[in-house]
Amino acid sequence: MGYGRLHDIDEADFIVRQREPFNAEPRSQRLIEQYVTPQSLLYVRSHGATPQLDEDHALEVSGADLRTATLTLADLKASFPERRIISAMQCAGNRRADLQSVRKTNGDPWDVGAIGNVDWTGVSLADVLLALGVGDRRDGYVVCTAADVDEIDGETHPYGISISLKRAMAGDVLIAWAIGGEPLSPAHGAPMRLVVPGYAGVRSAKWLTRIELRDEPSDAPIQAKDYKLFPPDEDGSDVDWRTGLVIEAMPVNSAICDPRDGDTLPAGMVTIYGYALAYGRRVARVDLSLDGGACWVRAQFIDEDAAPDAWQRWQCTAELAPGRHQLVVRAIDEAGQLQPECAQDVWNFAGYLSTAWHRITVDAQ
Ligand SMILES: Nc1nc2c(c(=O)[nH]1)N[C@H]1C(S)=C(S)[C@@H](COP(=O)(O)O)O[C@H]1N2
Ligand SMILES: [Mo]
Repeated sequence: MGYGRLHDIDEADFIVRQREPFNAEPRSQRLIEQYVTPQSLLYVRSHGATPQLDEDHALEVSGADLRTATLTLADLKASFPERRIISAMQCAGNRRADLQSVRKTNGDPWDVGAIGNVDWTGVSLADVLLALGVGDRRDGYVVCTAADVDEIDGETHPYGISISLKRAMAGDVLIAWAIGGEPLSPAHGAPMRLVVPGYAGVRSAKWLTRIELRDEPSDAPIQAKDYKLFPPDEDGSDVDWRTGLVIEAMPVNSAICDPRDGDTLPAGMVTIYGYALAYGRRVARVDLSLDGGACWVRAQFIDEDAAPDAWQRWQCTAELAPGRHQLVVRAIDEAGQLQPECAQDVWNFAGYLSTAWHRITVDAQ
C-alpha cells in the first residue's frame, strides 16, 4: 500500500484536491475534448491509500445459497462473455464547490470534473451470480468489500458498499477490468472493480476482494453513514444516519467546461462547451444564458446518439460584447425535470448532488 506515483496521470492536466489519499479532477477543457474519457483524464476519488494488487488477485463470491467461488481476472475472462458499456461515472460530490460557496460543507471542493464518460470492459455481475446459483431470487443485497482501508469518522474500516440484488441482476452492472480497452490503473481499481451505471460513483467499488449475497445492506461506514442526502436544516453534528437518503441514482445535471470561471476571452463570437446527463432518462434540452439567466438560447448536442447512461456534450456559439458576463447552463430531462435554480435550495452538510444551474463569470475584451 502507498500513496506513491500510482496515479498514472499527467498532473498538468489535473487539479489535485488531496494528495493523501489521492484525489484529483481533470481540467474541464481537456475533459470535454472527447466523448469517451480516456483513463489518463479520468478523475481519481480514493478514500484511502491505493492498494497494490497483483493481476492474480482473487475475488471471493459467496453468501446465501450461492456456491462459493474464488475468481481471478483470468477466471472471469475464461468463464463469462465480455461486455463493453459506455456509461458516465460521476462522484456524488461533483460540483460541490458551488454548495460550498453557499455555506461550508464536508469534503473536497470539486469543480465540474469529478465525472467521466467511460468505456468499460468486464463481465456482467448477473452472469456470475447466475452461474453460482442465484436462480430467481431478487430480494436482498450484493455486498462488496474492497482491499483499501479507509478512515471515516476517525475509525478505520475496509471500504464496503452494497446495491440491491435486483439492481445487480439488471445485466449492466459489471465486474470491470479495463477502461478504453486498457487494463485498470492502480488508482482506478486494478485489477477489478464494480461498475454500476447510472449510480453515484461511490457504488462502483474499486479493488474488489469480496462479493456476498446478504439479506441486509453493507454495514461499512461508506454505505451506512457516508453518501447519504440530508435536508438543509441538518448540520451533521447530531445526525441519525439511518434517516438519510442513500444516494444511488443520480439526478439531471449539466456544466460549462470551456471557458472556465474567471477566464478572459476576446469579445465577439465565442463557442461554449459543456456536458449534460440524465442517465437512463436522457437529456431533452440544454439551455444557455449569457446574461445571468434573463434570456436563454438552446445549445446543440455534439453527441447526438449517446449511450443510455452516457453524457451528452453540447456546444453553443454566441456573441459576447466587451464586458463582464455571467454564463448559465441548465438541462431538462425527458420527463421535463429541470435542474434546480439555486444552490442554496439543495445545500446539504455533506455537499452531495450539487445540481443547481451552473454559473460562471467571464470577461470579454
Ligand atoms: N475501494 C474503493 N472504491 C471506490 C472508492 C474508494 O475510495 N475505494 N471511491 C468511490 C468513489 S466515491 C468514486 S466517485 C469512484 C471514483 O472512481 P475513480 O477513482 O476510478 O474515478 O470510486 C468509488 N469506488
Ligand atoms: Mo464519489
